[in-house]
Parts: sequence; C-alpha cells; structure tokens
Amino acid sequence: MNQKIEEILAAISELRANTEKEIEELRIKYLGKKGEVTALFEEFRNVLPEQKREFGQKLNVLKNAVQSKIESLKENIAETGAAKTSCDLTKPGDRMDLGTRHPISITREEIISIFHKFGYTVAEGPEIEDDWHVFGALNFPPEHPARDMQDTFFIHASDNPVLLRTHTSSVQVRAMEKMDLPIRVLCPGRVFRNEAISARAHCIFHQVEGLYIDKGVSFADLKQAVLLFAREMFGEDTEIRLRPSYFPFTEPSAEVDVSCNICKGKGCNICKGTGWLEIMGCGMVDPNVLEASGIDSKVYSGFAFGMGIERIAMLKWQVKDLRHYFENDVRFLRQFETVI
Ligand code: 2U9
Repeated sequence: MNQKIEEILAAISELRANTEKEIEELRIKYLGKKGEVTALFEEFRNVLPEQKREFGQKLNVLKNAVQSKIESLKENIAETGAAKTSCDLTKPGDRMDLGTRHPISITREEIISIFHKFGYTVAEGPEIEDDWHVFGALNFPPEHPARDMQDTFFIHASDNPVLLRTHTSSVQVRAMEKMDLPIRVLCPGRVFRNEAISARAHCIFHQVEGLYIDKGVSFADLKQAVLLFAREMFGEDTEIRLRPSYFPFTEPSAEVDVSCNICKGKGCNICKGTGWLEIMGCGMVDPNVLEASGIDSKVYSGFAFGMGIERIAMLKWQVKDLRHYFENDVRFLRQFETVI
C-alpha cells in the first residue's frame, strides 16, 4: 500500500490536461467510484489496527494532493483559455492577402531611381515647419499670399508661427544649411495646402523637388537634366518645352511641358488638343536664396525643380481624378498589382 501511495504521488505531479474533459477523466481515474485513490481507501479497511493511524494520515495527504492538482489544472485552463481554443497545430496556416504598392509610391520610387543615376541623394525633413524654412529662406516677401491663412495650414500663428510645409523646398533649405558643397539632393515628401478638394487639387499631396548647387551651374545644365528625366520617365521619343514662369525662389523660372505620349503631339483629349502636358516647374536658384543659407552667390550657382507626384502618376496611367489616390479603394489599387 505504501508503494502504491508513493507511485500515485509521483504520477500526479506530472499530470497535464488541455481540456475540461481531460481533467474530468483524471478526476475519475483517481477519485471516481473505481478510482485508484478510492481503491486504496477500500483497502484501508483491511489494515492492521496498529497501522491504521499511519496509513490513514498518508491516504488523506494523497487524496488532498490529487484534489489540489485537479483544482490547479482547472485554474490553468481558465487563465490560458486552452480548453476553449484547443487548436490543431497540423492545420495549414490562413492565407494572407498580399497588399499592393500604392501608385504614388511606385511613381516616387521611379523618379528617385532616375535621379539616383544622375548622382542625386535623397533627403527628408519635417512636415511641421517654421516660417523661415518654408518662406523666409526662400525669398517669399512678407506680404506673399502663400503666407496667408487662406493658403497655408498654421498650427499656431504668432510672431514665430508653426505651420505645415506647403512644399518640400524647406528640406532643401535644411540641406543647404548642413551639407557641404557641391549639393545634389532630391527631396520627396508630403505637403499641405489649404485648398478645396476636387478632381485636380487636394489639401495633401506629394512632391519631389531637386536642387543642384556647384560652381558654374547654368540654365543649359538645368534643361539637360530635365530632358534626360523626361525621356527616362515618359519614353525616349519625348520632347520638352520650357515656358517662362515666376517663383520667388528661382530666377529665371520656367514651367516644363513634355510632348503628349498618347497622341505623339498631334492633339488629343488628354493634352486638350495642345500636344503638350505640363510636368514640373524649375529655375535657377535666386541668389537671395543662396545667400540666405550662407552660400556665396558670386562663387556658386544652382538650379532647382519641383513636381507633384500625383500629377506625374495621373499622366503615366491616365487617371482622371486625383481623389482616387487618397480613397484607397482596392478596386483602384489592385490595378497597380503588376506594376513594380
Ligand atoms: C530651394 C531653391 C529652389 C523648387 C522648385 C518648382 C520650381 C515648382 C511646383 C511644381 C508643381 C510645386 O507641386 S507643385 O505645385 N514646383 O514649380 N519648385 S523650382 O525650387 C527650389 C527649392 C528649394 C532652396
């Protein structure tokens, strides 16, 4: 009897159960009518009177040990929920739907990889900015409309306003402040303008801007960079034309058009019969802008350009409504599944 008690005590310390059913089976095995512990109590009747005290105590210890083991197994499955979620570890995993890259990301990466070949590195900067990096350093006069609440989102307007950047030019200003010359930098990022949302405009959109500063950089270099980019992006037959324009930060400034790759310049509804599509703005960095960031404009010159990624992506895939890019309708996004 002693040996049996020792065996059961050793066995119960190893007991494991994952479900309430398994625990009940263990309870029956030891404490049920025909259970092993119950059988020992039956046997106890035949124990010699002088041994009854010793075995009686041992049997009670054994019964308590079995009962508390069963209680602790019950508590365990209540905590882990093992009983409710008994799982089949051999089952194949659930299929995970793969996402697709967003057309804006695809276009941004394509623009970056083209300029990477021309030696540009990517720089990023804060979306929440100060007046100096968005306007002051870029030659915006104090009364310029972009500084107005109507056009820019201010987080707080004071003598030292905090605002959402309206262009990524602020990143180039930061690059000029800290990078050694010559600088050849590309700045992609999200920008914010206080505009009504329509098929052609959004209050949040994405830009890529570029800046090249060195000794002897000329307008001819700018035209060449823009032409090479346009041919890489829109095809090797692409022609460009530059129309005079105005920006506070460049002088002279120009808008860049590419020949319409749908009608090959003949005129269609995409290019509104003109044969040309506007893709970006550009110009020679205004000497005031170089000087504001501590660059000697008598020694250095540079060019800059800027484009809206949504606009490039609209031209690339003939998307008619800019709002598609922001709604994340999978029926729209899945069309770009194979474009990597
Ligand atoms: C520095 C100096 C000059 C960046 C430039 C443009 C021309 C331009 C627009 C295109 C469409 C903005 O997204 S858009 O509305 N951008 O036309 N951007 S030159 O010029 C800089 C930038 C930084 C220090």
